Amino acid sequence: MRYENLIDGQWMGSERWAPNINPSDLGDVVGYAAMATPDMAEQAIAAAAHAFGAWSHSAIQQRAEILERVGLEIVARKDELGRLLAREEGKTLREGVGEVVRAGQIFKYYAQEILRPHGQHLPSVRPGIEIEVTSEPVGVISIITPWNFPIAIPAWKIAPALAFGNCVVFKPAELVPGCACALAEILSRSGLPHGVFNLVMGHGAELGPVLTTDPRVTAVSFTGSEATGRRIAQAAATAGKRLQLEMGGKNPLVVLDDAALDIAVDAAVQGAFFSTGQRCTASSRIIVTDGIYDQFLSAFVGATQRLRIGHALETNTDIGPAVDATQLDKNLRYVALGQEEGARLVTGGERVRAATNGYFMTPAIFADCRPDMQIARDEIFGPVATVLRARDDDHALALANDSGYGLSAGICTQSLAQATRFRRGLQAGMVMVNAPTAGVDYHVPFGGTKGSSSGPHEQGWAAREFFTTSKTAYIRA
Ligand code: UN1
Repeated sequence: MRYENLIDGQWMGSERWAPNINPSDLGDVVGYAAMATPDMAEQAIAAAAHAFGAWSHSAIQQRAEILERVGLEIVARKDELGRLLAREEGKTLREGVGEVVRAGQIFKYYAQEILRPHGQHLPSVRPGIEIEVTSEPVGVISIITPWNFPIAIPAWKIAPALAFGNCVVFKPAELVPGCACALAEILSRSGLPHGVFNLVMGHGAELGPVLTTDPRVTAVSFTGSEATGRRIAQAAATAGKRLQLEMGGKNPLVVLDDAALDIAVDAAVQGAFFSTGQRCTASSRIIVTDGIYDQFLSAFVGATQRLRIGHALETNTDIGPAVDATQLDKNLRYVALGQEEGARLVTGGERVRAATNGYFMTPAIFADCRPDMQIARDEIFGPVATVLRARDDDHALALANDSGYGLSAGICTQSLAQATRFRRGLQAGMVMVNAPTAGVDYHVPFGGTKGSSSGPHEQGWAAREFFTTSKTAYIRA
């Protein structure tokens, strides 16, 4: 399969083609992606800028129908696209299909959301004048996405961008061109005028500067690592762009003495290890109060050891591979570092040889971690969980908030008073009560506080804030 760039409605190859390797089986080449040049990124931006005039004034009915069509096709092809996703990214088939359905639902949601226009008609403080406040499209948006949700994250940026009348230049992560192209192909047949949506694939280092600083780009929406996010923020802010950044997390899951053990263990296993821990919402710091610590730890270890590691497309696999060699090496380096730092490795952290040559490792649990250890502070983005012991509830809350990140946080307790206290006190954009910190709905706001996010939140009705700008009109009748 050859994946091409989509620029002004034309599919464009390139002189350089990068292989798309299945992380569950390195012998399986999923396809080859045409690497766009900075010049091609400029062409895509020019096309988007040109298309903006007409698209920004298009009827909301037209946009609704296009988005609805895209959403329906994505859902109808969930098995095929879920398989492609699992094959190129390495999350399990069940997770891949689930993510595809989520992406389709997002398009269908924004098909409806655009039919709920916002606007105000107000009196002026001056006689004879009336005021109208409307939401206007922003312009050309550069959308830069990570590999870990190859279709859902692009969907939750692209769908609202288009719904609110903007034009898009989309650069997916190099590791997942298959899903990006499948999405682009569906969009290209949806009735969108040429240039409204463009796809450019390539290295962030080459295309990023163009996408974040070109004068015709108005806004940049990015999800990815903190380091890249900070670089983008610097370049884009200097160039005067509107910015939306979703970066890392080191999300705490607090388990109090009175927690229902099975619910807490399930939340920890899912939150820490599903999708191979490759989620910015992963529960990577599990903070457990003294009275339940030993009991929780042994149940958590037991459940983790029962997880089946293997090829993402095999039906009985619970945990697929790391996405690539760099990520696997990073995970294993952190496992070694945790031991050097004096944390107790209770299970996992080893390379797994499976039937196919893939980037497999057993999920690792470090117990008795101190909050100052690097493994308890850095986002690892792999199946490595740290468990910290808290003296009491106050200590647990303080430990939970002792992080530069603030994306999601969880609390397991059967007490309404404790749930309320933690829900209010946890410094995070999303708080889960008796549920994993990862796995979110699409119709409500998504985003974090502190170092995790910057700019308006995504998804649900919140997306309107970033993808529109308000215009105030003063009208003398
Ligand atoms: C989820 O937990 O369902 O990159 C979504 C990430 C997040 C998305 C998490 N932006 O992992």
